[in-house]
Amino acid sequence: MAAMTRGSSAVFRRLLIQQYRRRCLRVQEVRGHAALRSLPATLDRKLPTCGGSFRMFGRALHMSAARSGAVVQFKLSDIGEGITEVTVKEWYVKEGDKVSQFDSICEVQSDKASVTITSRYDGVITKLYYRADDVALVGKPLVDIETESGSDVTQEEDVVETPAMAREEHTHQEIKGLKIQATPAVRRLAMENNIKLSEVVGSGRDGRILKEDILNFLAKQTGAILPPSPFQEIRTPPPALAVPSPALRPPPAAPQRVFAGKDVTEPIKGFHKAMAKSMTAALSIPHLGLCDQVDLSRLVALRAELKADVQCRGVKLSYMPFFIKATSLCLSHFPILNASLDEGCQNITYKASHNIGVAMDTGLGLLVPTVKNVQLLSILEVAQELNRLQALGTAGQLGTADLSGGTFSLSNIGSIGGTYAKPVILPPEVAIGAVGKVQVLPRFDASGHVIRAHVMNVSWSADHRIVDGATMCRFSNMWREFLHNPASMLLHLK
Ligand code: CO6
Repeated sequence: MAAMTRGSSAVFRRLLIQQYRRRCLRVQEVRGHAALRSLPATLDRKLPTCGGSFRMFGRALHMSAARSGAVVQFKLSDIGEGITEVTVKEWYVKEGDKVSQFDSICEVQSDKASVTITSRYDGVITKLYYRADDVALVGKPLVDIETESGSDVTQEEDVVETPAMAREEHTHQEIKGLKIQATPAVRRLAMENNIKLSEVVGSGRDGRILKEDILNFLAKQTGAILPPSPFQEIRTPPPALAVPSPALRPPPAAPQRVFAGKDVTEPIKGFHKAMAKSMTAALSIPHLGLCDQVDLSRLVALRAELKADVQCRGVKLSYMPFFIKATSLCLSHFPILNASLDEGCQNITYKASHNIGVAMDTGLGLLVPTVKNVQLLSILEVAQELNRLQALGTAGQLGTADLSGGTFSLSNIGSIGGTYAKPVILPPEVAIGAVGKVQVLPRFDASGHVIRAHVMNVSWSADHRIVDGATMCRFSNMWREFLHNPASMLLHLK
């Protein structure tokens, strides 16, 4: 297996060198006498159509510019999106380690994403400039690498601009909402086959994506049959094992800290920083709040009836797909709630797609992946998509595509035992709903008899600059009726 991987790396490297040479020729056509060392930034701006392979090419060019035998000061490149500093989450190398081009050096975390930094050189690591958890600055040295035998320190030129298209590709393959572990060879294989790593569930240790995972993913897409793999493939977990019931769900693993009479101050990093930013922005929105109760007794019975059938198709059916679909049906009647407001409060954009964000409790904290185009999906399809997002969330593999583009959000605080909540709007959206746990409570029926009912609280928050209470209340009434009488949804399904 190791020999196979080494073999593949060698092939990849040869391919890269060929492509680099081809690209150099194209550059010379464009730039005439431009010096090779100054090419990367210029080249990347001039030839954005090569964005798909930008990162690799950039590295190949840097490598050829570096002096053989020199100690190269390897700086942290611009990783886009205006990020100026990152936290070093994990080192994959230590001083004295040998590295090859494209080997992973470390994982850094910005307030938006996690990025694997890979080596541009073959050589030996002679210095790490940071320890794990330190904040590293873009444009400043990250490591020194001795490329052969020399001892001079070369100030390696940093790539400070990334063209839009390259940045997009970089986002697909390298920057993830969460950490994706894969070797450069595997990343390369994914890139060559236009596969987003965020969509592949890794079967290696700690969810690392292996070559076999990419090949299996490809086979599923193309219908090809692969020889049996020595690795067990991880699929979406079967419903019974996927997630324990709310009461049994364990709290997410978090480092336990004992405060023994001493205060501890630590910087806010990564996703917490992103949450601090978006929630501070949310504070500028005047929220209106509206709460109601829904009798879900019929839905509880309906789900019990459908659950086993749906499970046979490998899909877990919880209440959320009904909540999500009902939300979309209501949004068709209240498009103002599926809209966004520009910063100057001058224009409202009504969104065509119902991309419903679902607050998800992951090991890395609260993330909000979106079920896209719910208006076009059946309840079963919503369930399937939610299962996929949940599996990715559990595996720490939600990517930017899944984490962006939301137009309305729902939060299920009941799945972890909460009864009431006051949700905060996720800008640029204009409304959000939060549901509590389904409780068995006494209620009166039409003839005044006390009956057992399955009751759930729901709270809505909306941007009061463009949404009034009456609109929110009518929306909530419609939503409540769809879920109180789920059969009524049938009339509206396409
Ligand atoms: N009541 C009763 N039972 C529930 C509920 C409620 N509200 N929600 C889920 N469940 C049941 C569900 O039907 C499943 O039952 P079985 O099939 O019989 O096992 C079981 O609990 C597990 O459901 P699961 O959580 O796996 O799936 P679900 O589709 O309901 O939820 C999820 C998906 C992504 C929402 C969930 O996994 C999750 O991450 N929940 C936590 C979300 C969170 O962190 N919310 C807080 C956000 S911050 O809201 C906020 C306003 C502030 C306070």
